[in-house]
Amino acid sequence: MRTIKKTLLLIILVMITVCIRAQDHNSKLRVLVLTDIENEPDDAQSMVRFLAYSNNWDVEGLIATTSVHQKKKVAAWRIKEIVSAYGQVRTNLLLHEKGYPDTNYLKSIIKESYPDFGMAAIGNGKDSEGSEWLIKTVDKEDNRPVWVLVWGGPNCLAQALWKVHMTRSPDDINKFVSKLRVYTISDQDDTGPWIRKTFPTLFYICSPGTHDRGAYHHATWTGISGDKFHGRFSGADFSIVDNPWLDKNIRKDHGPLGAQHPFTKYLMEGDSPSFLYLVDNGLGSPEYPNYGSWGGRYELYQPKTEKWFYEPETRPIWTNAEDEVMGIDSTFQTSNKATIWRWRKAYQNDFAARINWSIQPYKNANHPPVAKLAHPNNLHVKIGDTVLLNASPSTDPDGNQLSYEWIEYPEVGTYAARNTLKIEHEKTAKASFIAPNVTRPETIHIILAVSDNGTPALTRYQRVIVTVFP
Ligand SMILES: [Ca+2]
Ligand SMILES: [Ca+2]
Repeated sequence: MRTIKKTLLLIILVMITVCIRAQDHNSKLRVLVLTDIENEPDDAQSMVRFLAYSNNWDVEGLIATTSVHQKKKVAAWRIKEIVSAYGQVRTNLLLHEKGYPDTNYLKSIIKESYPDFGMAAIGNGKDSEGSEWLIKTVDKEDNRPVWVLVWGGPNCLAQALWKVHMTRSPDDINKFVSKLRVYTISDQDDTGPWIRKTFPTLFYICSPGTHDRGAYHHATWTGISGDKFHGRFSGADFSIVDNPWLDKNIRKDHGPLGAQHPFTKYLMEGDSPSFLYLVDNGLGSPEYPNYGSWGGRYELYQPKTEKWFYEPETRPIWTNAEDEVMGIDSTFQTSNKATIWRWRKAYQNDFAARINWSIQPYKNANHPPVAKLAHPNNLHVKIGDTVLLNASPSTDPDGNQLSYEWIEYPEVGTYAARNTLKIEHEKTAKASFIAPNVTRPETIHIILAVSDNGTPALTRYQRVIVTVFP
C-alpha cells in the first residue's frame, strides 16, 4: 500500500513538474536573429548583450547574413566565438537566473545565409541553411509567433518567404506570414521593400533610414547610443554608452563574455534595440509597438518621406514615433530617438549587472526588483474619481531599498492633453490622480518604475492603463 501511495505521489509530482516546465517554456517569446556580424564591431557587441539576456526567450536561430555594409560574405565563425565565451560563463549566469540555454544547443542553431547582397540572393538556387532553418522554425508545431530580429539585411528572410510564396497555397502562405513578427534595424538591403510589398499583412517594425542615402540619422535605433555629436540629436547622456564606461563595466575584468564586447567604432550596439524591445521587464508589450519599451516606440502608418527608403513605401508599417522627454540639459526634447534614450541609464545598468552575474556569486551581484501592483494593470474609472495607484507589494530579491516613480506616458493612449494630469506623490509607492474630464471613454497610460539601491541600481516596471468614462 505504501509503495502504491509513494508511486502515486511520485507520478503527481512528475506531472506538476512537467506542467510547470511546459508553462515556463510556453510563456517565453520565440526569437531568431539575422546578423551581418563583422561588418563593423557593433553586431558582436549586440551579440554579447543578447546572450546575457538569452534566458528571456526561446532562442531558435542565430543566422549570419550580408548587408549593404558587407555584401559578399557572412561570418558565422564570429557568432560561434561569442557563444563559446558564453559557454564559459553559463554555469555562473545560472546562479542568478534560470533558463539560460545550453551552449551546444546554441551552437547547433548558428547558420549561414546566402553570401550575396539584397535581391541578388533571392530566387531559384539561392536557398541557404539559414533560409531553410527559418522556414523550419516557423513551421514547427508551436502556435507562438517567431520574432525575426534583423541586424543587417533581411534577404535571408526574403528568400524564406520567396520559397514559401512559390511552393504553397494562399492559405498556407497566410498561415506562415501570420506567425512572423519582424523587427529590422532600418533597411540594410533592398529586400525589405520587396518583402513589405509582397506580403502586405506581415507584422513589420522598421525605423526608416538607408545607408545609400546617408539617412540613418532619421532612425530610432540611433537612440541606443547617440547624442548631438554622435547621432545628431540632443538630450541623451553619451558617457554611459562610451568606450570608457564599457571598458569599466563590461569589457575589462568582467570575464570571458564581457571581454568579447569590442571597442566601438561608430556607435555602440545599433542592433540591440531589436531585442531590448522584447526584454520582459514590465515596460513593453511586444504586440503593441506603440506602447514603448527599452527598444523604442513605433506607430503604424505609411511613411511619406521617400528619401528614408529605397522606394516609396507601399503600406503601413510600425515606424518612427516621437516622445517628449526631459534631456540631460534640463530642456524638453521631442524626438523618435528619445523613445529609446529616455531609458538609457536603466538598460545600461541592467547590462552591467548581467555581466557581473557572469563572474560573481549571487551575494556579490545585484538583481532586479520585482515591480508589483496592489491592483490590476487595467483600471476603469469615471470623471472626477480619485485614481489610487499602489505599488507597495513590490519587493527586491537582495533586500535593497526601493524607490518609485509614476510616469504619465501621454504619447500613448487616447487622452493626450499634456500637463493637465497631476499625479500626487509621484515618487512614492502610493500615488493618485483625479480622473480628468472626457467626453468619450479615453485611455491614460501610467508607467510605474521601481528602482533598487543596489550596485548598479536596477529598474523594473508595470504599466497601468486607466480608462476614464464620462
Ligand atoms: Ca548590424
Ligand atoms: Ca536588487
